[in-house]
Amino acid sequence: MAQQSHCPLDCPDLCSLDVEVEDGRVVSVDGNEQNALTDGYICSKVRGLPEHLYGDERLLYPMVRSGAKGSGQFERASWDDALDLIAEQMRGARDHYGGESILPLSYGGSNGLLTQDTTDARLWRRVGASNLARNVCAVPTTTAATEMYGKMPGVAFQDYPEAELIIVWGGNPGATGIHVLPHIREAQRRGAKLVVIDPRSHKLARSADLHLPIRPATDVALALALGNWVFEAGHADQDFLAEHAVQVEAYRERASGWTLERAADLAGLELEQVQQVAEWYAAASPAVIRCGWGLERNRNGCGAAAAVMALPAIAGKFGVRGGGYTMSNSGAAGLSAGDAANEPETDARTINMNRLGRELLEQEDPPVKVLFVYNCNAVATMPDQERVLAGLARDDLFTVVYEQVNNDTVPWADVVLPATAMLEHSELSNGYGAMVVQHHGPVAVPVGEARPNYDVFQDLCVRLDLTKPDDPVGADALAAAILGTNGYAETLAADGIAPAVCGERPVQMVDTHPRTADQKVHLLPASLEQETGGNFYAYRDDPATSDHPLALISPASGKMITSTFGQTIRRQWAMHMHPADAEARGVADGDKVRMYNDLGEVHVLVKVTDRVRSGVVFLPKGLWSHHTLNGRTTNALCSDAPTDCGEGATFNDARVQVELLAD
Ligand SMILES: Nc1nc2c(c(=O)[nH]1)N[C@H]1C(S)=C(S)[C@@H](COP(=O)(O)OP(=O)(O)OC[C@H]3O[C@@H](n4cnc5c(=O)[nH]c(N)nc54)[C@H](O)[C@@H]3O)O[C@H]1N2
Ligand SMILES: Nc1nc2c(c(=O)[nH]1)N[C@H]1C(S)=C(S)[C@@H](COP(=O)(O)OP(=O)(O)OC[C@H]3O[C@@H](n4cnc5c(=O)[nH]c(N)nc54)[C@H](O)[C@@H]3O)O[C@H]1N2
Ligand code: SF4
Ligand SMILES: [Mo]
Repeated sequence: MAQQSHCPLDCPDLCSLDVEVEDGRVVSVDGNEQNALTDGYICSKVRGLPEHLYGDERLLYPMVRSGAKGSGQFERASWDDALDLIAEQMRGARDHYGGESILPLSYGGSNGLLTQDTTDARLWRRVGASNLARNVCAVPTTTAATEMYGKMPGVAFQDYPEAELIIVWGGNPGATGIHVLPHIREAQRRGAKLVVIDPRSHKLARSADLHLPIRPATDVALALALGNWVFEAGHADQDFLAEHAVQVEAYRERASGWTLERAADLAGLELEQVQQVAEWYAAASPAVIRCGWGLERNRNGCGAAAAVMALPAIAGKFGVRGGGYTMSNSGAAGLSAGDAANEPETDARTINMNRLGRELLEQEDPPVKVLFVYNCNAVATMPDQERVLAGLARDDLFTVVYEQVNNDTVPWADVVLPATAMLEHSELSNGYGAMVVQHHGPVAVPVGEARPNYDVFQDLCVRLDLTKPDDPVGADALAAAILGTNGYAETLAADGIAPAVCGERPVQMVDTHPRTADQKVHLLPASLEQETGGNFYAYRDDPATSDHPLALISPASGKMITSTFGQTIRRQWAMHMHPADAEARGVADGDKVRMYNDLGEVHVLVKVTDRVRSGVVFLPKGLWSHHTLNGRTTNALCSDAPTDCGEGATFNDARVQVELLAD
């Protein structure tokens, strides 16, 4: 009989799973109906999970470096020896340089609540390690959503069929969260219009009534222009604004210079298209905007996200089922892994992970001496890859890589620890699309000697004498500490799944309200205005130069979750380039090219296609070194420059030149 579980991967959908297990091994994975959004099917990535779990690249034992740094030569070690060595190095670093010389580097891993910010946070806080700002993803959008709406939960995907108009803005759910698609299709069958705003003509864009192939990073101008037009044309919902919003006049003033003409010109769009979207949006109710993460990863990203999320307030789209916006729903369940750490946050310095390379190479107060990488494939996913690699090559840096598979970060380790994967450990997760919580124990036997994060970090706490008698220890105690007394525990124990406290399909402004201090929508948040020196919503100019004229964007691929599952894709990856840009460079489909800027270069195959707008090239995030010709990937070309607010990553703001690669 199939065992029930869930998929905790970094994907909005949080699928509920049926897992067939034989002799402790997963033989097949499929969706079930427990989570209504899953509706019995899952993506092909996770259907292929057995290859990830049992493939040749899976790490089976702890290992200690036996060759030069980066050589990937290791000798097998016992868990006791490996952990003793790590504890000794951490103690040494702390005693000589202070706790801040220890840098834990993690992002989401498989994104569950038990495998990050629980016992690991306990260890890092008690040892006085540097804090980590996990700013590679979602910081600009979260900053905007928090300051404007207090992260009010969004429109449920299941309510999209109610909408008359759906705008998918800077998101590609056909790859990144497939379970909204049937609901968009159902809306279309009922007569709804679909608008997609994206520099690429992805599959969903090709099925839209209107696709606006926007020039990257100009969304702030387009959204302000739509808001301005709504006011000017007399479509603003003055009653709603008077009762529920603040800074209305300040917003109007900031938006007032943006006519549809000016925005269309800057964004490289046809005025008629922009005019059409404005009119449709004003007229339709319910109307929903799905705001994705593609528009945040540039110098104007936070302003763009805020300007998009301001639209439903201005145009009066809340208060009906299927009306409003959807951004991240990660706050919907009200759960926090940190509640299980049993140790308050510290005031140790904070290192922004976007600056990993620079921090490893340049930080002296104190220098980073121990780097502990887990839940993160840093070489593949952090910006400024050449600096990251140079930092990892430092002989005086002791690096631990705690991983499931032998990825591009592993060869740089001094000690490698094998981690359990989803289905091999307990996990508690809340969705950031689906508004549900799920909790399941392990259903498969861990491969080799792989162990779960929550146990390994506890062992390190013991070795470093950092335990306290009332610490929750082990998966069940950690889950109980996170769930607290807020009512989920009983339902989860019975069913493995529970709706978020706001319900699975809340109506914005009816069932959920802004969680800002005054419960109002802040159209021009004071904190963001302050952070930008009184310049929030400003458009910052295109950084292109004649040497590096093309905008390189690196959104998700449908085959991986960032870099996760990259080992299962063995072919070379092709960069997408518009025919006009290819022709200007004498490049043909299938050619090998050199794509470069001042930070680095990537040698890669080209696919010539009009599915990306001219002036823009596309190579996805998360590639592995074996996907390109020179072993460097997109991040070799992405800088560590911050976004307008929140110090987020600007992956989609790289500017490059492309030329044929000489044979
Ligand atoms: N299959 C798969 N699923 C995933 C992931 C994955 O890697 N693979 N990653 C997960 C994670 S970590 C995240 S954060 C989410 C991200 O999910 P999405 O929000 O879908 O984000 P992206 O794929 O980064 O980008 C979405 C779209 O934005 C477009 N875009 C790029 N720049 C701009 C711009 O300036 N303006 C506008 N309007 N559009 C722009 C891109 O062309 C792309 O089609 O997906 C999650 N789901
Ligand atoms: N160029 C470019 N780069 C990007 C982006 C972009 O748009 N462009 N987007 C960024 C985004 S949106 C994100 S979210 C980040 C993601 O960056 P990462 O967090 O590095 O994401 P993954 O590539 O999924 O790597 C997660 C790793 O954690 C490991 N792991 C999973 N579960 C566990 C566990 O329980 N224990 C341990 N020890 N390890 C585990 C997996 O095997 C995997 O190698 O990348 C960013 N990088
Ligand atoms: S990655 Fe997303 S779509 Fe695929 S199984 Fe996991 S939650 Fe579902
Ligand atoms: Mo992400």
